Amino acid sequence: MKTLQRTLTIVKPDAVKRKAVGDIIEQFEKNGFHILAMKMLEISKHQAEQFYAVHAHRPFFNSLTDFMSSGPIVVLALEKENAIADLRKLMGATNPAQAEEGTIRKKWAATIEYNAIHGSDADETARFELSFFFAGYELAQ
Ligand code: 3AN
Repeated sequence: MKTLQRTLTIVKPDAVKRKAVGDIIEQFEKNGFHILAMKMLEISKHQAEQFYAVHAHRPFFNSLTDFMSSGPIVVLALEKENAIADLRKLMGATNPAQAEEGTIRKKWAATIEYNAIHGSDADETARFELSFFFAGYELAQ
């Protein structure tokens, strides 16, 4: 039986500025992801701190939340079998210097911080992140 899984992805401010949104969304569709919901918005520093609360004690937390609140982002709820792991594979390594050929970060990420895209890393974080950006009715299919 096929088990569909949902994940949350963010096209980060650097990628929006570089006009990579269309290319990145095309990659999702070409790689079998179904777009359940999508929106473009800006988040405040406070909202970025809530979203990245698990990283609150990391040395890059302040800079990461400054960056994520620095301009428009595009958030998408994606669905496919094995969506969480498959999206992370398509994204490539966090540090673009280690990202494999053909991945989104290899093409669009400049540094470990300005790395173009976010994807949920586990079931529990996907649930939290989807509900952070989308209400239940927006994900009802
Ligand atoms: P990923 O986004 O691949 O799941 P995490 O969860 O380790 O990576 O880190 C969350 C975010 O924090 C990354 N997307 C990246 O933007 C930022 N980040 C991670 N490590 C560093 C670092 N050493 N310096 C600056 N930013 C970092």
